[in-house]
Amino acid sequence: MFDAHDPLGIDDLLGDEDRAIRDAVRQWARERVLPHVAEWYERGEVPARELARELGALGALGMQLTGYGCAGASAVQYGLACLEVEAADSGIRSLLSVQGSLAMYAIHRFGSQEQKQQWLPAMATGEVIGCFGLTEPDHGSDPGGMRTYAKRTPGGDWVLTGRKMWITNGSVAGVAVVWARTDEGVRGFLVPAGTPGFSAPEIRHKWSLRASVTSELVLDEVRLPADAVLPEATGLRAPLGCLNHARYGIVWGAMGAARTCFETALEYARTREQFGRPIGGFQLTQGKLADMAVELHKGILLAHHLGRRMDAGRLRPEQVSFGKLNNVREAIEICRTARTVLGANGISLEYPVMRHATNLESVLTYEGTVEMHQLVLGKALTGLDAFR
Ligand code: TGC
Ligand code: FAD
Repeated sequence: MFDAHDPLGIDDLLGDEDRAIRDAVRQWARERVLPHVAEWYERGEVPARELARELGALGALGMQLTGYGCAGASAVQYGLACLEVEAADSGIRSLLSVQGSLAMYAIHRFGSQEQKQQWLPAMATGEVIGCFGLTEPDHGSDPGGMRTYAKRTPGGDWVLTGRKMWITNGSVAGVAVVWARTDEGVRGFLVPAGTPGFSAPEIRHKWSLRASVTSELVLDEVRLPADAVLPEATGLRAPLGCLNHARYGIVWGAMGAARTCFETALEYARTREQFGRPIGGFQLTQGKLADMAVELHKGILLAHHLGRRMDAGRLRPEQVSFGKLNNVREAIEICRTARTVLGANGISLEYPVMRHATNLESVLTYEGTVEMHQLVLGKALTGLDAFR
């Protein structure tokens, strides 16, 4: 039997445990996010702390990490969770991926035993939310130019001064992973909320990712003890290494947003009538649906392939760029095409397609813009560095 929702039989690639995790996250997203997300989106507010605790109870926070209360799931299982959460909303997937793939990953990979014990168990339950501050107002695609500076005092303490911009989870975070220039290169610091001189005002007036907290981080001579630095993180390669994990989750997640839009368009095309017949009977609509299905399932297959490489320890950063570039670009096209199938209803919050399409404008930009990933691939293909 041909399955319109799985035309290539990709489900056959999954094991029982993979399906169980996928189904649990799907059920949570459908019951806890979908009924409310349009309202959160319209209000530009999201109950991030509550959702974090629920995702923690599901075992989804830092699920690909081992120990410290983390689930030790496979990369494919983590990807499936990202897909199911983003099928509801990219903003909630951002909450999940910044917590697990950026903040928790940075502490797990580069932190001391004491830092891991202090933060990771509480972050795995969602009791503490983390954020990851790399981007600055004047340094986005080129984080190597960052100005935030950490000065070491004669007593060994650190004093941080600077600003980070567009930081997901910033205002609700209990701990911020902040990347700063030091006299010995880029280092990462753990800044607990409430530290004098540190504040995280929320950025308002966004027309994308409205169900996600995005903030500025202000560091005004923030004094931190010597052990606030991540001991194993030296140089720009440390934060860029964290990005591989979040970008990998986005490869899957974007296909969740695309799946929702495709399924909405398919259902609409079957039932909406014009000229006395369902619009799905018109060849032009069928062409759109066929093209959407092809790109959607090719994208999911690509995500599986990269997930298997990650599980085998063989995933290269250029391959992550390949996946992020393709899947986000195709996902936004699928959402925009779905929007046209719905006609005027496509612009309404009563349907999810415009919300997903506008969310994906952010996803296209964060975690490396389309152009950055083209240039990473271009460099790998030609051996020539176009950045400088
Ligand atoms: P470059 O000289 O190429 O590299 C500096 C050092 O870093 C290493 N490296 C990587 N290591 C691991 N993984 C990667 N993906 C890496 N990319 C580079 C590199 O080997 C080198 O190491 P070493 O030992 O030789 O020093 O650096 P560059 O300054 O030329 O920049 C390269 C470029 C443009 C690719 C990089 O700067 C970049 O990726 N820019 C984009 C910035 C970005 O993606 N920012 C994301 C911020 S976080 C975010 O957006 C979260 S949103 C999440 C959400 O809400 O879901
Ligand atoms: P710029 O770097 O100024 O780029 C502007 C344009 O110029 C882009 O099209 C870019 O591709 C192009 N461009 C730049 N350089 C080149 C070049 N060499 N060749 C060709 N084109 C080029 N950051 C974090 O650190 N943590 C977070 O949690 C986080 N969350 C975010 C949440 C949201 C909702 C958004 C929108 C952003 C978030 N970001 C976060 C920031 C994000 O990573 C940056 O916006 C992104 O890296 C791009 O930086 P920029 O906005 O400064 O754009």
